[in-house]
Amino acid sequence: MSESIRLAVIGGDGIGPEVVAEGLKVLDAALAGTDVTVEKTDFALGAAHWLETGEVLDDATLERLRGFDAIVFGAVGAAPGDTRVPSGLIERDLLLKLRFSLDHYVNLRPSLLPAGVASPLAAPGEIDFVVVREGTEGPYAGNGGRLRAGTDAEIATEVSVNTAFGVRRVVRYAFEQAAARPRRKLTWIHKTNVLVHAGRLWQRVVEEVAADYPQVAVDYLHVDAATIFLVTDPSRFDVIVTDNLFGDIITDLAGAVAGGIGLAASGNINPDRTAPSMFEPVHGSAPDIAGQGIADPTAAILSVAIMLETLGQAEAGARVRAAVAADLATRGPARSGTVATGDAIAAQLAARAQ
Ligand code: GGG
Repeated sequence: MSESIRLAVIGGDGIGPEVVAEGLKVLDAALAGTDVTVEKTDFALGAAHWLETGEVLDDATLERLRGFDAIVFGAVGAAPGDTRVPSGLIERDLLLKLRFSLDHYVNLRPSLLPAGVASPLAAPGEIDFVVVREGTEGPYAGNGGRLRAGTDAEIATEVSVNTAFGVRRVVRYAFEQAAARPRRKLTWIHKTNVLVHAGRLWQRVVEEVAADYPQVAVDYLHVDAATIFLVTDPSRFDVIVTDNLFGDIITDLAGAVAGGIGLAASGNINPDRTAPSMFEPVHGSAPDIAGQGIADPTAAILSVAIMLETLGQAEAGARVRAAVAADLATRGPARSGTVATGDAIAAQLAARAQ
């Protein structure tokens, strides 16, 4: 039966549109010759859109986005020196607003050291874990404010919001992931020795949910200790579950140990399918290299693989992964072109289709 995927595309800022273009090129190559078609609609959102219109993400656009099967997202963030765009405006009012409004409570961030990518920390295959980052709560929930701003009496608060409901659903998702993987291991990461209120809630919920998964081995690490182990012994991890802030930080580190942030892909998943999920590279907009055609599009391409798998196109997702793996195995350090990398991975797919 033929199928059509209605895809919203938000390239965003900096290198976002460049890497997304390669992700879509590879998506087309992966689905060529199948009866799955993709109908893409571009949304020009990001810092440039805000400068032009004064709007980041209006309600009508958000409602339109709800009607798609999935969203491909690039990156957001204005250049640090660009004083025209208030710091954090686009991150909060576009990226986080999308995650919260579309209930992306799972931020899935796999780390896999592929063959052909040198790492002083591990051999290929030794790093193979997935971080399940909570996506709608924690200190990113937007609960806070400033009083007496700009004075010596200024007060700023940034409250970490943790609900039993929100923690339970992401922890259960992580246990499901762990139960389906060969090693069946789950590490939950927090800072329970200092953040005692949220820490106790997380601990209670993890213990409750763990009772339903006796086959999964559970351990706990403080986030600071986890950063050490991510570097010294990354092979110890299988599934990690953690809150929004810790997950944001440790997945950049995880990207660095597993071949570089240019390979780190993610899915902002709404497992209940009440709204479209959204797929994006872990990296930001990298304004320092934007427009030079040198950004690595691999993370955006692997995010497309996660999208295909989430949409029930597991075979096509596996084809993308195999094509990326084949390209990485032979790429060499000399190639750094964004378009050349997208072309090479698309060519791998075309060669395999013959
Ligand atoms: N493609 C990811 C991106 O644009 N990241 C910018 C950023 O600051 N993200 C914060 C977050 O992922 O919570």
